[in-house]
Amino acid sequence: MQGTIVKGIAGFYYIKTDEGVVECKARGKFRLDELTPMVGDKVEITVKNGKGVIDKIHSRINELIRPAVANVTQALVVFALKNPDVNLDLLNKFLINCEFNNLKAVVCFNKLDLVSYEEKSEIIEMVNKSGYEILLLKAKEGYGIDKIREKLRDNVTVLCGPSGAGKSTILNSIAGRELMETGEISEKLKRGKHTTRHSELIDIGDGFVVDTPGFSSFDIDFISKEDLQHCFPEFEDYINKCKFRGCLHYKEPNCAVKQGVEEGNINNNRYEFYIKTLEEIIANKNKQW
Ligand SMILES: Nc1nc2c(ncn2[C@@H]2O[C@H](COP(=O)(O)OP(=O)(O)OP(=O)(O)O)[C@@H](O)[C@H]2O)c(=O)[nH]1
Ligand SMILES: [Mg+2]
Ligand SMILES: [Zn+2]
Repeated sequence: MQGTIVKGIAGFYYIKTDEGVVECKARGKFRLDELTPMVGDKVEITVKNGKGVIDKIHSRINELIRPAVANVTQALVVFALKNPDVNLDLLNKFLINCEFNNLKAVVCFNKLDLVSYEEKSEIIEMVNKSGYEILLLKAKEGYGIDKIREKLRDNVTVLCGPSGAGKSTILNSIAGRELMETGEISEKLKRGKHTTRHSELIDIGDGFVVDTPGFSSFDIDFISKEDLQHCFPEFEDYINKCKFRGCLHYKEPNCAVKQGVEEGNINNNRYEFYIKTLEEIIANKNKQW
């Protein structure tokens, strides 16, 4: 039988198959191959006397680390327009991380009930002009959820973004029930709780969704200085037009990317974030030598 691992707990894996969810153990041979089954894996299983075993793990299209999920096809990057305010550096980091993992990113700006579009148009249009599709949501009242549902169809989607953005609210609204705990950040901290602990694929019938706990910071300096530029989709048309091969669009003369910024085709804030990150990467490299 074929299936997808939707959950793994203490050596047991739960596989969604055409005949329902089957509890399985992994064969010992995976341990020898140093291959650990991951949530999201496409697997072959056999069931004997009611006991399931994973026989084969199909090769992965990708492997995310946080959350630990394989074969993710897209990310919904969820940010509240207010409460909490958009942290642009953090948004840029989430987007870079998506590009680095070859994930299509759709940016969801939530809590449109708390602000007017005009108040936040600069941020929204900056992200849109950088090549990202935008969905505007009022998740709590269900506004925009239909569009999300369309996006999720036939995909394995990871919901990411800072704490309090409304990821779990979106998921509950899609599922039509309280799957995930939601709440104000302060309440959650008081209870010492973040929502999701282990990765789990939530089966929405025609696709899977993964909720993640919000992080408020993370490092992206594992990206090489040469790769970083490719994590900015709006640079792509300019990169080959720079005078110098290997141009990092930094201090080099006759740089097409910098010209794109000057002409207003590339957003200046995005370029500045690129430079800031590039400098961090270079500084870290030098430390290691
Ligand atoms: N005003 C308003 N509040 C919302 C909206 N969507 C969610 N909220 C509230 O925002 C708070 C945080 O929502 P969650 O869904 O728990 O946020 P989360 O992104 O899952 O947060 P973590 O699990 O901590 O990462 C909750 O109190 C929600 O009720 C919205 O569209 N408008
Ligand atoms: Mg949550
Ligand atoms: Zn250049």
